[in-house]
Amino acid sequence: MPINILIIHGPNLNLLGKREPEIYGQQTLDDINNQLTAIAEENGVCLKILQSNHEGEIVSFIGENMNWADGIIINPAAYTHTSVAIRDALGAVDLPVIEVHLSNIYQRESFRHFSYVSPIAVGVIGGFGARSYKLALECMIEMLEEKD
Ligand code: CA2
Repeated sequence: MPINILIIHGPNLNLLGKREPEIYGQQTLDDINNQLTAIAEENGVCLKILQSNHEGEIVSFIGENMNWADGIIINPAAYTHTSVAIRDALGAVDLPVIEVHLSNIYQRESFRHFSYVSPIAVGVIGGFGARSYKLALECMIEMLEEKD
């Protein structure tokens, strides 16, 4: 059975590469998704990718794919700091979750220092720009392969 992984990008990440490159880098979301897809293909892994600006859509996507997915990589973006609903959805599915951030949230405003998601994540990777996602995917694949 192939390994199946959900990649979830939260609100405004569709603007990547188009606004605030000094904080979030030059790469677009398509660039990041293409890199992740290439890594997945090299490793025989299947990805389902969602970017959404809507909390409920992210909650539904997690629930709808709970029986398909073996792991979840999520950059909840601003919902990191506000969403009990996304944390509850991630906590309810009993899958390994890696929380990703492009920026180092601890170098930024204090309201970004708290994450609802971190306590239910196996790990958090942040501060490496688009590389944060790549590291998260490599790590998730290794962890899931070890489990088999
Ligand atoms: O560093 C990250 O990945 C964040 O999750 C990004 C969120 C922010 O609210 C978190 O505190 C940290 C913001 C995503 C918005 O992305 C934009 C990209 C380009 C231009 C404007 C926003």
